[in-house]
Amino acid sequence: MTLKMGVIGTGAIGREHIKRITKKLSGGTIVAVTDVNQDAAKKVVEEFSLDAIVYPDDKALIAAENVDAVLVTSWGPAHEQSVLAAIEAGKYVFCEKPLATTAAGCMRIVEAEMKYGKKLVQVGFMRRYDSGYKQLKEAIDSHLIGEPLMIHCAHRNPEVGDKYTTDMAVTDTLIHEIDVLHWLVNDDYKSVQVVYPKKTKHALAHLQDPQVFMIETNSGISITAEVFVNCKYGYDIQCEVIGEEGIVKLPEPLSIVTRKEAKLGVNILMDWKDRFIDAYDVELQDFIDSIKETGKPNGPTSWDGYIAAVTADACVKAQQTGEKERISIPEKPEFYE
Ligand code: NAI
Ligand code: NAD
Ligand code: ISE
Repeated sequence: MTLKMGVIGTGAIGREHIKRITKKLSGGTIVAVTDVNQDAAKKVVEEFSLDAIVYPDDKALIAAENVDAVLVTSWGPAHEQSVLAAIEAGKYVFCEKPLATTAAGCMRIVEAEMKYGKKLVQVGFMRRYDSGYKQLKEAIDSHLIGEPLMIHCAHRNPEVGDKYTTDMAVTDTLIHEIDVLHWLVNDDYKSVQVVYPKKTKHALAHLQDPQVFMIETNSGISITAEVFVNCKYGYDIQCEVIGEEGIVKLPEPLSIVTRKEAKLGVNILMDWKDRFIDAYDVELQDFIDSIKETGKPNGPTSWDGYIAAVTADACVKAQQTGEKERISIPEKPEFYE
């Protein structure tokens, strides 16, 4: 059986996911697309020679008889409405982060899914599928470095557009660290405080850049997470876990080593699309396969989307107050165990 998929939002990542489902992955096919910009939706059908209908909006696409699963790749504020409509129609959903832009919105999705009585939703937290992070987790789970004590990490982009605001350092950027770090060390977050270092001249007037988030977990692990979205030199993701018996560090993306003109060098990626390209493939293949094999998606759940949003809310509050803010993660419902 082929999983028939409809895509809501044919922008940057929507097109990437359509391309990989059509050209690289197996078991899924794109039968429907929509975008508020209808020309973008039509263009993608032509570009990838899709046998797909262009629908006027998300509701019409979700209602289509032949759509088994929906990919939500529109901009963040539009996600909640599409995910709720898909759950109501009993359709599977792969939703890019954020699941919704507020914790209350994510909770509405959690409640709707529990009411429906079956897991339908997977959130696009692809780092859990990245081989580097998976190796870090295996090392930590097998006690290679003893108890983790500290994590130092960085999420750097070469530049961002003028619509990127200070809170988006949390909701658009740090959100990936928020999801992956507590999963890595099997812990929950307790508090967060934000420091603004000297501002780069490359950031627009309205944006604080860089920012440093100091996060503490329930067991006392201390995390320093730098977000620097006008770093100029590359798209660079760093993560180092310091344990009682040793240190493990995220591997650098594979690159040839060049010796030329008295210099030894390796390339640094510039585009986020390339850094986790394999992880996007694996997460979507897992979404397709697990639905076909078990009748439900296997990846990060609506609950993971919700607790990321609760944490993000506390981080945004900490940006505004400068104080140490408490992060209160509610107990996980049995439905998501
Ligand atoms: P984009 O702006 O390139 O594309 C968004 C598209 O959605 C646009 O074509 C827009 O017209 C359309 N759209 C917006 N609202 C819509 C609605 N209500 N109905 C239908 N179409 C709608 O944005 P991009 O970069 O593709 O990001 C999309 C989502 O993917 C965001 O939630 C973003 O956070 C997430 N994302 C995730 C990444 C990851 O690493 N997991 C990487 C990049 C983006
Ligand atoms: P984008 O702006 O390139 O694309 C968004 C598209 O959605 C646009 O074409 C827009 O017209 C369309 N759109 C917006 N509202 C819509 C609606 N209500 N109905 C239908 N279409 C709508 O953005 P993007 O970079 O592709 O990001 C999209 C989402 O993917 C965001 O949520 C973003 O956070 C997420 N994202 C995730 C990753 C990742 O690494 N996981 C990377 C990039 C983007
Ligand atoms: C995007 O939304 C992401 O999710 C990427 O992972 C991030 O690093 C990128 O800069 C964002 O635009």
